[in-house]
Amino acid sequence: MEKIKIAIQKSGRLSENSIELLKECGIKVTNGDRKLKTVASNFPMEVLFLRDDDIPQYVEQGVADIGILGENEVWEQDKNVQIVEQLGFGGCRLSLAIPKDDDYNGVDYFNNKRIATSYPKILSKFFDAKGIKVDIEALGGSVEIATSIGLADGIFDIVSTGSTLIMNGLKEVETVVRSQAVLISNKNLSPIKKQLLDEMLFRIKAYKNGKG
Ligand code: PRT
Ligand code: ZN
Repeated sequence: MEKIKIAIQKSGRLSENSIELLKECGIKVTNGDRKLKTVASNFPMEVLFLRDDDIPQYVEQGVADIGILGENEVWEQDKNVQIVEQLGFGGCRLSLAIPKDDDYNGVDYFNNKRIATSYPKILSKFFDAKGIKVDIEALGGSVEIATSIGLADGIFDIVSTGSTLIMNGLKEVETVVRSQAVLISNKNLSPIKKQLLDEMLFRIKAYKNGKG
């Protein structure tokens, strides 16, 4: 029988919850040997373990049919995939932060400032919509140290508790957008795969209702 291929994060903040969600849907997955892929024992599903950054592209291309990752990554990559369900875990916000002793009285603060981020597309949309010109420094990681090393005047990054910002002498001044883990899908699923996705969605919703 045809199997639906789901891509989930191999190791990271969303991995455990992603496996847990499958389990709550009655889908048994084991990845004891940390393989790249595995097959569910009681549902026609193949599970691919990938870096979250690679998931939108693989789902767009159909290498995976569906995937679980942060909505922030889906927005940033802007691939041709469908967001089908918000999953209620991996909650965070994408915020602007500046050195804690700087005065702040509104987004105009950022006019002609340099801002370091791993989310340049989301950030430039935000400032374009406000008609504010900024200089965006795209970084792969360690964004929080950008101001202390003189690379930028402010940063735009993922925040959950806020302690990373505090540890780096920064304060959060604007929440641009809130994010959580989502289920995404390829836009051209076969009828059988579409049916398997519907079955999974039905179980996810039942689980969410039970929890709420
Ligand atoms: O290896 P791979 O590429 O798969 O993983 P990754 O390192 O790129 O991603 P990972 O596992 O760090 O995050 C995956 C997803 O989890 C993100 O895309 C978000 O949707 C979500 N998420 C939720 C978070 C956080 N909370 C979070 N706090 N992602 C990152 N952080 C980081 C943030 O970048 C900052 O460095 O945690 C720090 C801030 O945390 P606080 O609690 O100090 O504010
Ligand atoms: Zn990543």
